[in-house]
Amino acid sequence: MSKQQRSYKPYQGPAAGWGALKSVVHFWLDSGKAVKNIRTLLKTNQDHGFDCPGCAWGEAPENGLVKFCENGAKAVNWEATSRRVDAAFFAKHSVSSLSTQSDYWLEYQGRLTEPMRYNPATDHYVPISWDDAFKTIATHLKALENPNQAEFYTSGRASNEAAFLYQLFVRAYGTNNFPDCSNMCHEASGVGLGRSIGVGKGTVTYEDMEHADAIFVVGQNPGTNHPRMIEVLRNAVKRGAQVVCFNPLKERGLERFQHPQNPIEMLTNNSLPTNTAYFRPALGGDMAAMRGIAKFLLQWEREAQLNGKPAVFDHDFIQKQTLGIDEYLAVLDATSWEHIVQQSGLTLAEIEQAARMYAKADRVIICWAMGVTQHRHSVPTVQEIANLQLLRGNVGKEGAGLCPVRGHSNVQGDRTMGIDEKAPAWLSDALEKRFDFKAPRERGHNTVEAIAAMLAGEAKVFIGLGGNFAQATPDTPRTHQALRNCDLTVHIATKLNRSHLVTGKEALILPCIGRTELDMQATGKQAITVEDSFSMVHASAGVLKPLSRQMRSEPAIVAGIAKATLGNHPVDWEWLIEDYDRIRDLIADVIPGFKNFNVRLDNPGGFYLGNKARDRVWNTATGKANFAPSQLPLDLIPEAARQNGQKPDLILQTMRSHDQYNTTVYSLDDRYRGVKGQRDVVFVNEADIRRLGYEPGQKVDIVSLWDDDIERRVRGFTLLPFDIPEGQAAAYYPETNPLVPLESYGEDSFTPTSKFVAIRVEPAHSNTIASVA
Ligand SMILES: Nc1nc2c(c(=O)[nH]1)N[C@H]1C(S)=C(S)[C@@H](COP(=O)(O)OP(=O)(O)OC[C@H]3O[C@@H](n4cnc5c(=O)[nH]c(N)nc54)[C@H](O)[C@@H]3O)O[C@H]1N2
Ligand SMILES: Nc1nc2c(c(=O)[nH]1)N[C@H]1C(S)=C(S)[C@@H](COP(=O)(O)OP(=O)(O)OC[C@H]3O[C@@H](n4cnc5c(=O)[nH]c(N)nc54)[C@H](O)[C@@H]3O)O[C@H]1N2
Ligand SMILES: [Mo]
Repeated sequence: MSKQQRSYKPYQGPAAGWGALKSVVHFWLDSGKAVKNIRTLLKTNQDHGFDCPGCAWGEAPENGLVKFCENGAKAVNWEATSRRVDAAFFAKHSVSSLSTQSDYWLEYQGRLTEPMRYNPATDHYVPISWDDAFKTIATHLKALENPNQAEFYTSGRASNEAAFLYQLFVRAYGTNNFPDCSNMCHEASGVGLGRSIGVGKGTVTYEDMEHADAIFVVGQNPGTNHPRMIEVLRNAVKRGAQVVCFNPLKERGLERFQHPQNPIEMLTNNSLPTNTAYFRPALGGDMAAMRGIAKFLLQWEREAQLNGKPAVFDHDFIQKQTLGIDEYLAVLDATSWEHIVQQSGLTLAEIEQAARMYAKADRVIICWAMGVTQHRHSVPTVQEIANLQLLRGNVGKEGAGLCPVRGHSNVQGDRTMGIDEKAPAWLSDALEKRFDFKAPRERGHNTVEAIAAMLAGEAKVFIGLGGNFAQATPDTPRTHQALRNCDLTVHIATKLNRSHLVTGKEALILPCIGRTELDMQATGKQAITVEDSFSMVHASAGVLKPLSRQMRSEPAIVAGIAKATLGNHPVDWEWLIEDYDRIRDLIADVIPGFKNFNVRLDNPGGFYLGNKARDRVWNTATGKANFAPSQLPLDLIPEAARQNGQKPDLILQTMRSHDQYNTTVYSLDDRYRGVKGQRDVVFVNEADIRRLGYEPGQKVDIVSLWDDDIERRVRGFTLLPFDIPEGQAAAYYPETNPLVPLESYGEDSFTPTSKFVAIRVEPAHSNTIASVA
């Protein structure tokens, strides 16, 4: 890896197109297996191929064109490298020396190929047999006074089969401690939608996208994070639908798109718009913006009634399907326009324009992602989105609905399989009915609670099924301390990451095969299954030969841990692994919607799990869709962030660059934002840079404000002048996670407020000025 030149220059091209092709080819060449990986990639999202390990966006059932995208290609390439991190690698590098390397460097070294144990005496990882690794885990788990002293983390790439076995094992062992990546991601969507419409998932299908008159895209950057979605947005604009974006940053993928698989567009260098309106709210201002739209609808509804014009609300829907309209309208009346305008960061005219676009459309889909879910008031924000949709019956009809766009490729499936610290009663009942054990009923730990428990020394064993817990979580030094406090940390992983270096007293790395790879078991080649954002379940079978025979599948590793800990209780774990159909038969017995699971998988493209709310069956406590009459927060800045009454310099959001997958950094570039060769940057409005007494390009330390004795600081970030609303800043995650206080999380969602961190900037110690083109 050569040292890259740092530069910063606005990007002029469209999203995707030539820029994407160029970038993909670069990554292919760098993988060391270019031709093989191109062939591999052509199997992505194909029948008899594998599901893209990138995002959770779905695929048109009869789709011909885009089967993969630039960032899917990167994800595949990253996994399918020929480089190895084996015993020789660990003999050469001590854990302390590895710790000084960047996250990028660590993952770049290649695939983990054999189980390793940390030897504290030499500070090196050394090989261990699978049997001994399983025994070590079992010994620790059995020695705990209480099963609630162990934390079982899941990241969202785990297959349905792996996740089902994992939750079965963990519950048979006796706890609901299931911190997972979803806790940091779409938790608020699950909680909010559950309360409003009785199901914590989106109600739209891929086909709905093709029938919508308007698609609202709120707090989401699909050009980078769900690239296959922008083709859908472009097509919507092309057929005359409105695509209305709410995002403080002008994201390239939400502006123009060039189809990389359309020869005419490519050769003529043409591109098409992907939106018809773009609003730039304050961070955390979306609830106020949605409320403003609803308040306009109410005003127009009243005017229509007075003038005998057609109604604006869908009264039939409201009356038959919902509860709480009167309370909600009262709250709309009670919320002042001043409050809405001030908090949304939009002008009244902008809100009115958005409301007109909304009201004109018979069928509206609202999509959202982390810009909505990573705030203190994310649950009420999601519920406000639902309120708005309920006013016009935009739930449960073709071309309309609620669409939280999920992150990890199987994060939705993992929840469906029961990775849930709040173990729903139906699940515990179903497990007890099917198996011979008493399911724990007590609520377990989510991610924030798991960190707190480890910090306090109450939890002593950490097991991670994928992911990078040490970096993905908030308050990095404290999270690291939490992991170090453990007696044992275990990571089931494909690639080396920092979590493996932040060891407990004992530590294990268990190498697994990924989506792209062949999974051979006693009865032959196995497929796993996943569920996308549209509740489509389909099979995925890898094609590449794993780099080493020592690597095992995730289900096999979970089964190995379970067998060593519980013996053949409550199932014969090894027998299940011989043929994953057997695991799916258990899933069919326990999880609703999976009857005849194995048979239904034969359907090309998989099967639709269904969604009760889409059928206007409301599984809420009231049996109706509920309007939620929440108040707007009085002030978005919490008391605790007003340290000694100090006003923050800026509010910071932490986000993804174009060349990363969560904590996996593919390169130091962020093409659409014009950044090359650097990640230690902070995007700020030039007026703010000057107001705070700095020059563009100057290096600063960033300190976050929270009412405790901990100093949270990151050092030496370059100030980049950017087209961003005044008062805001943006920087990359995970580098900025040290700034997010563990105690700053969403009410009722416990999701760290990664999109709202009150900060102060200070001159960096070495005060150089970088060149800003
Ligand atoms: N290539 C790639 N694909 C990915 C991922 C990846 O890292 N790389 N990660 C996957 C995962 S796990 C997830 S959850 C998704 C994440 O997908 P996104 O949610 O798109 O990811 P973020 O980069 O966090 O971007 C949030 C967007 O919201 C905007 N935003 C921030 N705060 C606010 C706000 O208060 N209001 C509004 N309206 N907008 C706001 C930001 O400007 C940014 O454009 O992507 C998935 N897909
Ligand atoms: N500040 C801030 N923090 C955030 C966010 C943010 O926007 N801002 N976003 C949050 C969100 S939305 C999410 S989802 C979390 C992500 O949190 P995680 O899911 O924990 O993190 P990832 O970076 O996706 O995990 C990458 C690691 O997973 C392992 N891996 C990759 N593929 C596989 C596989 O197939 N099997 C197994 N077993 N392991 C595999 C590799 O070792 C790789 O190093 O981060 C959250 N943290
Ligand atoms: Mo996520």
